[in-house]
Amino acid sequence: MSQANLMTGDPYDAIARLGTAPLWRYYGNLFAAEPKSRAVPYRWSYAALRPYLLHFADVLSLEEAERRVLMLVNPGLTEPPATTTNLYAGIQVILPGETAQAHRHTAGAFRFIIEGNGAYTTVNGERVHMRPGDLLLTPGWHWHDHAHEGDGPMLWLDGLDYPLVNALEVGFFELYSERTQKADVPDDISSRQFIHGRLTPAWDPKPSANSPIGNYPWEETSRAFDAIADDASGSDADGVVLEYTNPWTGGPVMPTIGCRIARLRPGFRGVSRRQTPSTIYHVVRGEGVTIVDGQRLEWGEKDVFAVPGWAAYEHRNASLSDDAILFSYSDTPAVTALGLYREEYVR
Ligand code: GTQ
Repeated sequence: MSQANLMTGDPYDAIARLGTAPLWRYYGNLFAAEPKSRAVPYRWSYAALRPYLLHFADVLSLEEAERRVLMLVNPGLTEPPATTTNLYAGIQVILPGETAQAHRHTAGAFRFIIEGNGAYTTVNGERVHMRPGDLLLTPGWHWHDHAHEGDGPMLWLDGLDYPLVNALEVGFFELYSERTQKADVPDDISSRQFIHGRLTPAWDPKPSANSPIGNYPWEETSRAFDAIADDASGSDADGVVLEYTNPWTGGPVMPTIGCRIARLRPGFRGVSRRQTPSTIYHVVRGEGVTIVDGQRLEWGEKDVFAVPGWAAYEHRNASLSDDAILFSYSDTPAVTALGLYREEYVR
């Protein structure tokens, strides 16, 4: 029997029914000359969101919600919601007397504290206290619950890599057996043991791709900037930019997410540059504009903005008298580990 006798009808329909597709009709989309993110450059106004966060703090109890968070949804990434292709940002609010129940997930997470005082998160049995400007880590599969014993609302930025973890289909989630964990080590012990950087505990080394530090306090960040003072030349694109590091490796704080803090001097104008990882920024202080693929994102204090992967970005500090301070996080560690990091200056 000849092959022709086995073929009936439209060969394109037939090959689809046989579980195949013609590569020649897909080639250009599957192998684009360069990345074109579905994420768009976007800025979220903290001043506009804050009243709604406080509203939901009033009307929605933490018994009704796993976490009380407004997700910062990129208009190009609404289903499932994400902030950039691989990363998520949200703003969480917790009130005095509340607890957010203990859970763990394979997605890595951190909090960057925006306002309030007196809350803490318990990470694998360690209570980690929060102050504005602090960076708290809850790496993948670490138990964490939040509690607030101070006055007034406490708000922070959540950063997670769940879009990446879910794309890889490696997501696991589990609730703890009780609502909150008991502390089983002294409060803030990890920061106290490790924050000194060049002097690390030698009696029980447990090197890991996740930093052992529960909190990188603002006090230390501010001291680092002061120590550099005006002597550092900094990056022509990112200003005087510091990476939060894992003391075991000297590398990023988590295997998927890297965190940085940058000081843009008064009048700073960065050169335009792009890189394959995407970046989410939070304005700790100051105001300015970041031009992303020609689009002007004007930012002020406490705003959040997203720079998609391979989008050209150019930072400008609008003030001629004051620094701008930008916290940022990116999927650079994941992209780099896979051998896919690229960067270039644009124009
Ligand atoms: O506080 O554990 O914004 O699990 C998203 C998922 C916060 C958290 C988020 C989370 C958390």
